[in-house]
Amino acid sequence: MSNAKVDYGAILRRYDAELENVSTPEAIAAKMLPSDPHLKEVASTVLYMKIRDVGPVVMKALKEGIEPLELINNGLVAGMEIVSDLYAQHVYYLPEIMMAAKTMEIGISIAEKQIPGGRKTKGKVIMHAVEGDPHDIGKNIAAVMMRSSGFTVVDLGKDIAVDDVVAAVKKEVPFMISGTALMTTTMTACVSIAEKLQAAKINIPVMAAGGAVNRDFAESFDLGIYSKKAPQTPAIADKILAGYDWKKIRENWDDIVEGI
Ligand code: B12
Repeated sequence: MSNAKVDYGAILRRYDAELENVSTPEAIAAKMLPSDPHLKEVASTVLYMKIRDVGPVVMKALKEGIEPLELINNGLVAGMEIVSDLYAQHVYYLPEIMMAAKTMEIGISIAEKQIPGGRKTKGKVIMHAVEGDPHDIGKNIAAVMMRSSGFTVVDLGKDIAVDDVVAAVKKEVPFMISGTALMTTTMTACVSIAEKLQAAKINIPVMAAGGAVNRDFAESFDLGIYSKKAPQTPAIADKILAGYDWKKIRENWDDIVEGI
């Protein structure tokens, strides 16, 4: 039998050693790690899950004059973003995500203490991961960014029942709440919260966020607004404080988050 019709090119491409090589953590990271040597070292501790090193490395970077907020955003969170990318590319798996998140959280807790405190709070927000949802890593990042931008964050935690969220809103009187959903089975909790708040005549924006939701979903129910990435949240909150209601946030969303 003749082999004339066999496409050897396609077979060889499937086992392309060069392409496989590019997908190592080191090769991907080389392109994504920050160029500043201190931030690079900080991001690398998260990327390589160096749970014991992160404390000393963060302390060293702070001593060398890196601002705590810069260290969090462009070091620790930047490292976590690379980890998320590696997960999406099937280079890292769940254990790496969990270890990296723990490393990031240790680093954040150290750097956060160095953020100049004592200033007047801009206002109070409630944040939580919605009923049935245990995924809180993204919510924790967003909460740090809100706190470091001067907001008081009441973090209810994860898997919080809709009625408990509504009760917390009545008690704490925030100007905005966020619900995080990473599962398609839990995202509708945001809608239930918004409906219950409206029934109680509390018309604060209900931010829906996290991997399971998108802008269309967040804007499909009254009070709902969207935040795609953790760093966009303080910019949106600033506008609410400036007098924007949920409708005006939707109308101006692209401008508010532009470049963030
Ligand atoms: C880590 C993880 C877990 C951990 C969570 C630990 C924790 N404390 O959070 C554990 C092991 C507990 C877990 C459990 C489960 N998980 Co899980 N998990 C993940 C995983 C791998 C990573 C999520 C993550 O934290 N990434 C890192 C963060 C930094 O990235 P991020 O979430 O994308 O966040 C960015 C943005 O989305 C956004 N963002 C996120 N949150 C917020 C919040 C705010 C306020 C804002 C503004 C922005 C924002 O900003 C971040 C960056 O800027 C995802 C896979 C994936 N691709 O997302 C699955 C995933 C979310 N899990 C999934 C599932 C199904 C489960 C389980 C049901 C599995 C099972 N069969 O047991 C259970 C839940 C059981 C239960 N009900 O209790 C599915 C959900 C599928 C779906 N569409 O519904 C996913 C997508 C995996 C998959 N592909 O199937 N999981």
